[in-house]
Amino acid sequence: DHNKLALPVGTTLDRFIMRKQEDFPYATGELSQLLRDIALAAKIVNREINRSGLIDIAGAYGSQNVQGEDQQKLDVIANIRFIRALRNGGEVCTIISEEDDEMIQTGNNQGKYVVAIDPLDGSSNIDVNVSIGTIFSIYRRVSPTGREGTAADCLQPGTHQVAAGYVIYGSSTMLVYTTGNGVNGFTYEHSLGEFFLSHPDIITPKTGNIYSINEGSSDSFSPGVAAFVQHCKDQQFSARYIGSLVADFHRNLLKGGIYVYPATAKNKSGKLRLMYECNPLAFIVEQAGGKSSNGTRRTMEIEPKIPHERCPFFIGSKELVEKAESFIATDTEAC
Ligand code: P6P
Repeated sequence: DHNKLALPVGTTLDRFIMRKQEDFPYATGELSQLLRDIALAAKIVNREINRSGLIDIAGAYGSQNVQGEDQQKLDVIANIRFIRALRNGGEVCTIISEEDDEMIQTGNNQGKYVVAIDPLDGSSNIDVNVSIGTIFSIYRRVSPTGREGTAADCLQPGTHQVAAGYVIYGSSTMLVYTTGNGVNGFTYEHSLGEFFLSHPDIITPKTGNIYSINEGSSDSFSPGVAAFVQHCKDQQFSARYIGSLVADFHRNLLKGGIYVYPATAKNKSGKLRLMYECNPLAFIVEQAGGKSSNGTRRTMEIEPKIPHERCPFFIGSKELVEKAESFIATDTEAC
């Protein structure tokens, strides 16, 4: 039947979502609407990011932007835009965001979904024009509808994700997401205001020769991590570290490779956040045939304790993550 046909490159995101919804006979369309709400916010944030460059130049002569408003940090703007789009969309009852200490209640108490989001990761890279990204996870709430979402709704393990994705605002803007049936990438054509299917059914290479880690912290790497990094050098891998997670992850997803943010002296549990950085990318990489762990545990099986929990992060080509884990296994101290 028609919806089993692979959708052609060039299909719009909207048509893709609609067709894929037909794969779920009992789908009632809320998740589809939620994905559309996220795509809308991504378009708006994309415009703000592109404009901000101009405003920054203007802003260089003072902290006001061209409208005379105080120039807000772009990650604050992105947070406001995504929260507003999710609130107005009506499908989400509660949000946890990298930008907010507390859970955000949208008022949509009938909403069946909870979203964990890093609205603009790597925003320190904006004023040096390095690619940045939005990362999101979608969970079905576990508490009954009709009231606000609870901490239990927001602290589910990554295996409970119903969808996850990221937007990369780079040389072109792309939305990459999964609903548990593979990974698809859409490229934004801003003159039309549409995302078009450009990377259907992404499968990450099972191995690769790129390793991404901040070697500035190598003095505090565990012996296992240090040994793995040395292994990458012995194999003449390429060191590629942009310092913007979504950009490093996206390149490795397409080309093969491994990204590592281990425990360091400065970040005892690693720097990256479980709920809105590690889990969503772990869902995507597993759906693309890759692997993600904290060095010893599958990322998506880690039981979250607090919303902003950090965890060591080893993600990418399956064989490279397993190789890293084999070195970590020799570490004596607990990870
Ligand atoms: P470091 C950006 O601040 C970020 O959260 C990720 O996007 C990036 O991969 C990482 O931190 C970079 O951290 O310690 O290497 O500068």
